[in-house]
Amino acid sequence: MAIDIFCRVVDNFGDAGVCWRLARQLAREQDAQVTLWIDRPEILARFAAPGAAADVRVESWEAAAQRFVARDVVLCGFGCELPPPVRRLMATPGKPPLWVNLEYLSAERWVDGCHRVASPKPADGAIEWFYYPGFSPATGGLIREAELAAERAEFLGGDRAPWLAARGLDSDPGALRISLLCYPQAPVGELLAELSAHTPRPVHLLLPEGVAEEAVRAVLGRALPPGQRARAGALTIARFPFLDQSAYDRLLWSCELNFVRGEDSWIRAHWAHRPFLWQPYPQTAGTHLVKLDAFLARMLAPEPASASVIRSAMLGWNGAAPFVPAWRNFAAALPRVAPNYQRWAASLEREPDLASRLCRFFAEKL
Ligand code: TRH
Repeated sequence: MAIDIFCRVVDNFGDAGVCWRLARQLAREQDAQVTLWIDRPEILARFAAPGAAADVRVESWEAAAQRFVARDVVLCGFGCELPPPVRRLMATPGKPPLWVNLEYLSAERWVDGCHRVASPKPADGAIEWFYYPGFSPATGGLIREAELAAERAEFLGGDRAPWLAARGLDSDPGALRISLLCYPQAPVGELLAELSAHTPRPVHLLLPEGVAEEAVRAVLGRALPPGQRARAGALTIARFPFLDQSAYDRLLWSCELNFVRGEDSWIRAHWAHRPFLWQPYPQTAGTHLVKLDAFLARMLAPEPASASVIRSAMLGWNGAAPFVPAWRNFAAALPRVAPNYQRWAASLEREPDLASRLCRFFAEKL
């Protein structure tokens, strides 16, 4: 099967990160011939370890006008509009490509009813299908590679120390290792102040380049460039240069707590089977809090034990409750809340993943 994925980078890394990860999985595991048409191809170099790109053909968005040839499936990432010459081909007489829009991930209930819905276009009769990733069996599921659990077990079962040290991610034995990827709206200044002064255990905080720069300057009195580490009280902050996606997974697996955001890092944190605090992409009118609430309702439904601690910490991290008291409770309960996350991730792992569900959908409609 030939699949053309179209991706426009709106901001940050999530649009490209999701499309790249899915493209590779469709090529590797579903034996699809995949082309990724993307407006910022240079961004992909950040995600792939050298030599890893061979299984997906990458083309620039602009080239589609000349080079695109209609094949089996056209998959649009996050509702992006197709280049006009490609869009016209979705209505060619005979057998046009199957045109599928892969939507943003949300845990909201309405998603179930919109998944796999056809949208015929009155202007030319083309049919666009809406496909929603999601947490319920009535959606398209989540990106999860077939070998991921085995890779995680092998990595955690072996000696991680040299791998971590080679990337500047090693920490003192006994330190609580935390990774932090967030948007500027998070109360990260309050978090760093807490971690430096009010913590029973020394903390080793791993921060990607470009994240929480103001808060770091406030707590250290200076900027921290990638590759450097510095201390403030009980807190060591290590700033790391952007890792490729597979290395970022290993970083998440190696931490006792991960702060994640947006879409892709959020799901990768699930597969780490470790506690995480999620910050949805901030939107006007508090829409992101509706998304957070929908997620918490699903994740915490069968977990009365530590549910309120997790819920308050996520609300606090997203500005919907006072952060510091919620954080203190959460930090003190960390070993107790860990099984909640493991059970939730394990329940999702029992469901088929997004790439295999998508391919079944393609086969059904082609
Ligand atoms: O970068 P993001 O904020 O992306 C966002 C969201 O997807 C949001 O929903 C969307 O509307 C917006 O983009 C346009 O967060 P996200 O989704 O976690 O993507 C980060 C990607 O970067 C993910 O693929 C993991 C990857 N990554 C690495 O590969 N290495 C790294 O070192 C880090 C920090 C991230």
